[in-house]
Amino acid sequence: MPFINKGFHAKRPTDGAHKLPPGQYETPDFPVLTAGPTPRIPLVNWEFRLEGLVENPVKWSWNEFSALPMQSFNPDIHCVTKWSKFDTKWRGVSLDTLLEHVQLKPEAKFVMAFSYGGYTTNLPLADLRNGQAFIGLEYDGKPLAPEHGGPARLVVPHLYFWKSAKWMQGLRFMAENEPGFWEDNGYSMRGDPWKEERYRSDDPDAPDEAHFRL
Ligand SMILES: Nc1nc2c(c(=O)[nH]1)N[C@H]1C(S)=C(S)[C@@H](COP(=O)(O)O)O[C@H]1N2
Ligand SMILES: [Mo]
Repeated sequence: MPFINKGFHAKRPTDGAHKLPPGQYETPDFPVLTAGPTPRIPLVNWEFRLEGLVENPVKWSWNEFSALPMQSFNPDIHCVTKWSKFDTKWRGVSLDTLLEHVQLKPEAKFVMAFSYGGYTTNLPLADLRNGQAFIGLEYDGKPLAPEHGGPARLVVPHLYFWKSAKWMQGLRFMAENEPGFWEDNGYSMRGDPWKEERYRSDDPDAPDEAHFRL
């Protein structure tokens, strides 16, 4: 048995090679994982909001949002239930593009993503910048299916997939890190699959005793 040490982590590949984070297996499937029913939002009622610690809250209708510049992105995705899927094919709006529309207050350091249906998940703002995160509108050349979060979902592929909120309604900018739905139920505040941050007890600031949980 190798000695397991929280300071020793697998490395995310930087050369475009496919690689599995520790404890994951690859599947060609695209499983559906949803806590609760799939919300159906008529596009005429749909809106996307940026709110919280911003000087100018922003709101887009579907027509406005879907006219924003889109990019293709083909990430590997990693679910905390241990499946990984390589080379998924998306089109969507980069978070960098969305962030150009708001003037953030300087104390904004964290984000709560909130969804139609009530799901929430928290992320450090730094994890949404520099091409790391998108609002996905198309999958495999088609509008994103409702069960996978259509019409619009967050995709943050460098973190476990529960951070990629389906049926996105908006982002709330916060000064302090607050737990979302799964985080409140014991999952990691960050969820880096390469550091195997599955549970709150895996977080760097977790109390030492927590590392001995079964
Ligand atoms: N709104 C919402 N988003 C969600 C979830 C959810 O239950 N509701 N489940 C999360 C979890 S745990 C995972 S693994 C992925 C699953 O996405 P998929 O169903 O498209 O595979 O969505 C995430 N986003
Ligand atoms: Mo998940």
